[in-house]
Amino acid sequence: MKPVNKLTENDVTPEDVFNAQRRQVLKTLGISAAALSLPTAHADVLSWFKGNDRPKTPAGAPLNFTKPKQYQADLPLTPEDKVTGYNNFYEFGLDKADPAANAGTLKTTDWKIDIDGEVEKPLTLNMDDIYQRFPLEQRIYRMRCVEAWSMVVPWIGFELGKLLKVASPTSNARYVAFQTLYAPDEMPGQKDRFIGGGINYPYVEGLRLDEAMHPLTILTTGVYGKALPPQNGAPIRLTVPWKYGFKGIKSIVKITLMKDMPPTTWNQLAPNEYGFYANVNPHVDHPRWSQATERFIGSGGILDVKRQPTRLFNGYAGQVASLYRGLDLRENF
Ligand SMILES: Nc1nc2c(c(=O)[nH]1)N[C@H]1C(S)=C(S)[C@@H](COP(=O)(O)O)O[C@H]1N2
Ligand SMILES: [Mo]
Repeated sequence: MKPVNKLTENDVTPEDVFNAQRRQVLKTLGISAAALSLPTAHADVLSWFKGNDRPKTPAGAPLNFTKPKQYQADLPLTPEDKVTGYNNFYEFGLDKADPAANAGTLKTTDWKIDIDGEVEKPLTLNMDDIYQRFPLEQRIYRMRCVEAWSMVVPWIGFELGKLLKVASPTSNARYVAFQTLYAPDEMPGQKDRFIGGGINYPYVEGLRLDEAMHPLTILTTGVYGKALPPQNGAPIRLTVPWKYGFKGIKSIVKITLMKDMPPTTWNQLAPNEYGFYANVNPHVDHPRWSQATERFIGSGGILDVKRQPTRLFNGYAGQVASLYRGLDLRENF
């Protein structure tokens, strides 16, 4: 552990680089230096958004779930306060602490998900339907953000493939597209390009159908034994443990089976930096930082930086490498 005043250039994390890039993106969007110092133009949204009347993020209700042995990895867990306090959810702001502070405005009651597109049986499910039809399991998964930090998280969810089978994909279905809720009145980042990082909302993601049907791919409704808090993507989000975290789209309202590869949010924003596949790969660097190692967020303090090697497919190569046989992983990053 190093005192703050002894930090060297080597301690600058890819996140610092990432934050510098965000400022660059905002500049490119024509958001001026004046706007960056947060004056009048954004004062309205910000005061509403940071106000004292802001609802507190609710504690999740306890869930019923099993713990299948094969998914209870014997790894040191990232503590709950970090899993629920250090987040990326740009709809609520760009800083890691913003989602936990601000996502209380997200309304998660009366939630519905549509499953449509290339399916024999399109359907709409509410959360009660989901809990009745799909028994929950705890899965301890590694999670690797493209910004080169990582966690180990006890998620609670069920296999996405089980839900897709109910809808019965047609023979045309080759991809699955996902969409986050679009509700600017609940999500300040959707109302204001500065707060939302210049993303065109709603946030969208996608998988190949075989990736979506893989048993490791889950829809997640809880973490640490309780229903997801809003900052983690309540009431239901995607978890694909061998891919970079941005594939794990939050607060999903729509799942559409498709013939063609769907557009994805980060790929559209910076196609040379974020691919459709986004498989964790220590040999394919981000254009502006190495992906060879990662900062594990464990029980230590914020400056207690523990770097560890990043693993191909985030350690899940044994289960998923066969999905990519014959595919050039450098080209299809
Ligand atoms: N809708 C939406 N989903 C999102 C994001 C986002 O900004 N908006 N961020 C992604 C990124 S970059 C990561 S690393 C994970 C973070 O999930 P966590 O906060 O639960 O750890 O959510 C992903 N899903
Ligand atoms: Mo991420």
